[in-house]
Amino acid sequence: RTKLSGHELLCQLKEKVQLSTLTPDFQPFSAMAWASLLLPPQQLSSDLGPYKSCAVVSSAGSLRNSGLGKEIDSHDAVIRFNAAPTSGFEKDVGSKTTIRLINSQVMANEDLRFLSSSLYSSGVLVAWDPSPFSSDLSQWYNHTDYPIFSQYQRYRRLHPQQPFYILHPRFEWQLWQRIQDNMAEPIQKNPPSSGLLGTVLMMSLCEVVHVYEFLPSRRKTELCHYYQRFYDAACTLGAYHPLLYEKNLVKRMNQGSDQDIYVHGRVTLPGFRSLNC
Ligand code: NCC
Repeated sequence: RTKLSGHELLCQLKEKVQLSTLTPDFQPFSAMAWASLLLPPQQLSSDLGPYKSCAVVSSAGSLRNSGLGKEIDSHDAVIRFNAAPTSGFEKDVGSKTTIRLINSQVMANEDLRFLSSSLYSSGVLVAWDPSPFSSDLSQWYNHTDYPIFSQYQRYRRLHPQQPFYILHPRFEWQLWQRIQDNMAEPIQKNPPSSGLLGTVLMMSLCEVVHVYEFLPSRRKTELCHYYQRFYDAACTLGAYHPLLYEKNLVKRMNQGSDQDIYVHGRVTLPGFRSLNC
């Protein structure tokens, strides 16, 4: 098997990974009263964008003292992850939040106060669940890894004005397959990290996507998150998620310079619409 070029990889992603969110007309949700009441009637991609320039802000500890806040906020749309705050960290991570992508563990974890904390109240929410079901939504509905649907309904009732989407699990596993097909060795059958899911989500909405500190810069550190005093190299290198393989793939697709990665922790990727395949 020959190794694909960056451009070929990008075209594979564009062709084979379809961004999709749940709408009330999908089985089995069409038979559930709560779904037509609470799920957005349209796809995320028809409600949001297209944006010109976008930023993906990983939660990496190496964002600390980066001074990237102004640059991040200069983009038309910014995606952040899970419980990553902006308040108090504006200088390094900016303050604009267009989309917040959260895993279902965050929604279920009492300590993270998902239902009540103002951390989650800005921007559009998008949730995903790491369960192994890909296209059979009924199986997934009955065997989610965390109680994503009950928490979703609670949140929507408490915050009815805030747009809130749920990722179709097929998106996760289509992306997982791209990673596996482009690696020589078998990778763990766990879904891609929120960071890569959010990167491909933004590639579906934006002309150009800048990803910050997903590929670590010279500030690389064992500090897990920029917002917590917790040290673990696995946050950057991966354990549960195939993070090292994800980063390898993103490195191959990067259209910016190696200097940009080293100095700024910045990767530049084209949006799918601006790709000629
Ligand atoms: O840590 P997490 O991700 O919230 O980080 C968001 C994304 O940033 C990238 N990242 C983060 C830290 C780091 N040192 N390097 C990085 O590249 C990754 O792409 C990561 O996805 C997740 O993917 O959803 C994850 O969520 C946490 C946790 O559930 C939430 O933070 C809430 O506490 C997971 N940690 C645990 O389960 C203990 C983590 O594995 C992945």
